[in-house]
Amino acid sequence: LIKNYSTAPKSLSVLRVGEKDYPTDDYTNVTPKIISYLNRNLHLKKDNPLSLVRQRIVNYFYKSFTNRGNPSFSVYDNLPPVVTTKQNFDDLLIPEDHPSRTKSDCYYVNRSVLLRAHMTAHQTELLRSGLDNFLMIGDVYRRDEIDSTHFPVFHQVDAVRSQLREQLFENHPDLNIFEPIYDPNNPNAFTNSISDPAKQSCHTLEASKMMETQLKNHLIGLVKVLFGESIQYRWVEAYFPFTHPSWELEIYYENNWMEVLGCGIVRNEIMVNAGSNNSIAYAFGLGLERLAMALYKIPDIRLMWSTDSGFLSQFQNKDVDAKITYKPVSVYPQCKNDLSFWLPPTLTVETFMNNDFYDLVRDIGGDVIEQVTLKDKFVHPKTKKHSLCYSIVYRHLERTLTQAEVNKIHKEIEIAATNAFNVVIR
Ligand code: FA5
Ligand code: MG
Repeated sequence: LIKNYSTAPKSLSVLRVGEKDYPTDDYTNVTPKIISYLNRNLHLKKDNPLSLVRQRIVNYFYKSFTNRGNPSFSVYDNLPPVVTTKQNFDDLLIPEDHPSRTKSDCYYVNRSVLLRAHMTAHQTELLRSGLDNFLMIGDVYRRDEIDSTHFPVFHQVDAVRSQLREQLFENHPDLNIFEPIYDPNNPNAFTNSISDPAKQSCHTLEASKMMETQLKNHLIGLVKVLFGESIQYRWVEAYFPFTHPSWELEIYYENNWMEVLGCGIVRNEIMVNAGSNNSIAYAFGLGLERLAMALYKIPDIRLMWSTDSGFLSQFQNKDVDAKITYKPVSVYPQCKNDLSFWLPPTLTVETFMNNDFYDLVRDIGGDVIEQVTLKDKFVHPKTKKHSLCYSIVYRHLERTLTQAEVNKIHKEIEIAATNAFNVVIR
């Protein structure tokens, strides 16, 4: 991945990330392994638990906010993860010396470009483009340990909801978003302060409290939709450089309080910098992995990355609201073998009974058969002969199967199918 132009000095080395080449420097610490996660897009893969949770959250938003029956939220789930330090930090008022900026916490491409450490990195550019209500969903990258709840790549859903005075105080036209001493048309003449724990100095208490109530109700509604009415939760005071006041929401899960999201009222400086002078906004960011692990009882965060069909099939073709409880799959490796055959002239790809074949495979292979799927149907254009191809996944629950053992069972299945259905193995 790293191209070294041998005649050029080291600082002119370039690194290919996504579709682009970037110059490297003393900050570069992103590894080829980490770059390989960039195109996985687990949150968009239909069979991944993260995608099911994503869809439930998006549905909740669409239902919560409609404008004459149309969703009034825009969803961005495909924003490129390579961002600038301006997007990830400066635009969000994160100080120059803040620990979250260090090389030991982030994956830097070079001094000014990194893999986003949170989805909030896109907040300012979307506000600036004129949006007021939107979701940002995607993969984020942080240098961290690898254990059952940490992985260097995880997924977040971030949201912004902003309102003008006439929207927030629809029924109270006498109330204002801003204190009289603050002039939204001349915002830089006022130094906004966050020394009052209840609100930013530019906002009225009514506006800040109204937004706080809406934000909290909205998020409690979400965890109730996901986990049921009886879910126990608590609000914890928090600090983020980009919101004030700020909170974290924790839910009680398996005898522990688990933090699921951070949120707050967006700092007015950010709104003003994005050209949104007359509104107040709340924002939050939540972790998809934590919600998915709790919802489906998935014990290890690494399982999200599994391409093992024993894992994925548990989430396949499911209604997004289906109650799914993960069943551990064997830790021993899978062995996959394909089996193709020509049907006799009396049968077609439509009339052949798949289930008959599945029974036969199960009869011969027994418990080492984990999955059988119809992979391909084919009609030869000249001979008009019909052919089917099945993929058989073998896995022993207590030990590693050798390829020789699998081949033996596979051969027995071929012979049995030939005898039972009068087919010709291809
Ligand atoms: C943030 O990332 C803020 N950007 C959230 C925010 C957005 C606050 C908008 C205010 C306004 P934090 O680092 O706490 O905050 O992460 C947010 C959530 O991501 C956490 O609550 C958690 O659910 C999830 N998360 C954080 N770190 C990890 C990790 N290493 N593994 C899995 N999930 C994580
Ligand atoms: Mg946190």
